[in-house]
Amino acid sequence: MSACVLSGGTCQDSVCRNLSNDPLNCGACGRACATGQVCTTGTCQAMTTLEFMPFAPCNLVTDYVDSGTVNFGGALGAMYSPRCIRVRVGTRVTFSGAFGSHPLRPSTRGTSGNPISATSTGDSTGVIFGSAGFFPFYCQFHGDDGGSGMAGVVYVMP
Ligand SMILES: [Cu+2]
Repeated sequence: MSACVLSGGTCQDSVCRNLSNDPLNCGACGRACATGQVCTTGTCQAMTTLEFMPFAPCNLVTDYVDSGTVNFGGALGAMYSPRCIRVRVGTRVTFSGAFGSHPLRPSTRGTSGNPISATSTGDSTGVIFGSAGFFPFYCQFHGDDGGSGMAGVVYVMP
């Protein structure tokens, strides 16, 4: 029997297993996810978090840009750029701009467990998105919780 080390795990068979995303060996050899679940960073998660859901102002999957940075304010004015971003689970997203002029707020809409913290000072913050889903945000001064005005969404893929 050969063992293969991938993503910090070993399985005692002849096939390499990536324990971080193998639904039959999720986080440990032989630990299978239930039907309808996916394996994300070694944890079984509900498949429903993968399905696209529209949240204003990002209503189309084509609205999203693969980016780990959201800029705002300054020459951009009262807007986020890009305002609809798509990342993988575990990505650290940087919000860059003057929070004093554009206080960042997590929206109550979207997937539960939004990791974005209300931020009103400084000019850069990093947010690690540890689970899949849709996490809207907005500017307290120029947007609202419903996604109007200065608002955006982080789409986190497993
Ligand atoms: Cu603003």
